[in-house]
Amino acid sequence: MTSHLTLYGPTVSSFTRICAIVAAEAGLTWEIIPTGSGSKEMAEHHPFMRSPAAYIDDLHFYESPAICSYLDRAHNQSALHPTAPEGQARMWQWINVASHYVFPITEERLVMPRVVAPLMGRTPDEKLIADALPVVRYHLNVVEARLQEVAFLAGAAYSLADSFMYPVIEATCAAPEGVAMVAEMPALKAWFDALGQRPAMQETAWPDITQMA
Ligand SMILES: N[C@@H](CCC(=O)N[C@@H](CS)C(=O)NCC(=O)O)C(=O)O
Repeated sequence: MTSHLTLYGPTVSSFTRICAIVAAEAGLTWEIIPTGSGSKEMAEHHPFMRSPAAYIDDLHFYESPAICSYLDRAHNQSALHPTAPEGQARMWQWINVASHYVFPITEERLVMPRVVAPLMGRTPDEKLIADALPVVRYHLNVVEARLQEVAFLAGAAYSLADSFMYPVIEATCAAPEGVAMVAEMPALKAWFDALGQRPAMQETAWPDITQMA
């Protein structure tokens, strides 16, 4: 019987999308049960109320690296895990870079104030954005330097690391400043455009940024 992945999280959430991308890469069916991060409902699925939480094969997981590793190993012949020790280490290195460095700065100090705040009737905090832009540029340049060396973040092949970084870069490009910076970084831009053609990216594309929760 084909497995089905149920994710609890906001419909528009980078980490929820990362898990959906890896499910789509594995050919799994998946759904998102819209659930707000930090809500009482989310606490029923994730003790720290972060998004997403996942249910599959009568198992319950939270934390995106754990969810994605399980999906790929159990349902995709580990296709997105490099086999060599160095490649595996690089994959986890870049998953952490995406999760702990690039995501927080781009989300909190560019996408939220520039894109989400106006949707909620608030004026963007221009100083917050202006102060963050050099830091955002630095982070993106670190990714650019890596992609000038190799085709994908973990090495020669697409891996979980690319599945993590792609939605973070796409969300960054919801802000005009993000689009402009990525356009100046040829290796990152080429990687981003090529990955955007993958069916998994298209199948999981956010319906409408105005639904961001
Ligand atoms: N370490 C978690 C991070 C998940 C995360 O931060 N998700 C965001 C939504 S994209 C969230 O829950 N934000 C709410 C908050 O930070 O309180 C994972 O890998 O799944």
